[in-house]
Amino acid sequence: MERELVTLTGFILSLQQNVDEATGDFSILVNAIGLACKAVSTAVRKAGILNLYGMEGSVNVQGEEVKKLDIIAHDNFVSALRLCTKAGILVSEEVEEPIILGKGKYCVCFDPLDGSSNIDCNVSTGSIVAIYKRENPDAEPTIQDALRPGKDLEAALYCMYGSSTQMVLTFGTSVHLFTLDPSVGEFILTSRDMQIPSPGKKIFSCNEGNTKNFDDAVKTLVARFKEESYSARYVGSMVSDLHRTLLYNGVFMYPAAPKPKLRLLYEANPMSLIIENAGGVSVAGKGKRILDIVPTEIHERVPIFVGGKRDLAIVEEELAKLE
Ligand code: AHM
Ligand code: MG
Repeated sequence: MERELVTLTGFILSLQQNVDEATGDFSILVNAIGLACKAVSTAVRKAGILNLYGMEGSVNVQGEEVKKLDIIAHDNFVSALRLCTKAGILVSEEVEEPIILGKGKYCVCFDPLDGSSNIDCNVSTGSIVAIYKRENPDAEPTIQDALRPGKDLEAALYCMYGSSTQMVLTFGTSVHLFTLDPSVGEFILTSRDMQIPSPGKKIFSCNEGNTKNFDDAVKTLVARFKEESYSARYVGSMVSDLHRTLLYNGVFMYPAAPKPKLRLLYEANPMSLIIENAGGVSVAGKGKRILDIVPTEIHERVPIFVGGKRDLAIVEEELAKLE
């Protein structure tokens, strides 16, 4: 039997149909983000042919080397979001200050190409996006539009550039998976209302190379996962590591080692919203829900422990022993 072709835009439009106040703006915004993801996907896949691998030569605001594809991805997002006119303000991992676009009613925070240290060896990368509805869309946008806790997010998504290009989108409380069909150039709905499987697989995921900088509770936690015969899996691309967690269960951790690495606004928050809406948990420490953190600056970093409920219970139990 032929599969029904439900596109990303068609799916959102159909869900918005029964919402009285829906204007179509959200659909237009997500469509623009989908376009940016398609352009990034194409750039990632052509990188070897077009000689896009390697350093761009500059250093981004995090002090990291910027690669050609990071810049291409950033430019694609900014261009698509500017042209759609629905975003008033953008925060990108690649630029220090927020980008003010006008009076669009959304604030979009994004990491245009996460895991870019993996690009040259052809390992999966991804884009991560957090969408807030601005509280006062008639006013000029300010940084305050972005300095809000993740629990205020309207929606979040990531797009993974793996053996296929897939997008996971959450809005409301549901999580849906779309797969890019290159033959029609559209994201097609391939899984709706996703939940982390239970019991699923026992997997822990962290950069154990940082062990000497983990605090004792985290060292004990890792030892416990090994003792309980969890499998170790670590791609080093947050999108890939969390996509596996969403599909198989398990826990992904990037503790402070000694300082946190992952960014709150466009890495930890959107991924936490997706995992929570899929039935999981995401904390920065014992009892510290990531989505409750009120950011004080846009490139703020947080420790993160995120995954299924079973494994996060173990995380919180071990972290509690430290206090
Ligand atoms: P990036 O945004 O500069 O690509 O860094 C974020 C990435 C995440 O995708 C991944 O989870 C983490 O950095 C890996 O860090 P490490 O190489 O220290 O294990
Ligand atoms: Mg990143």
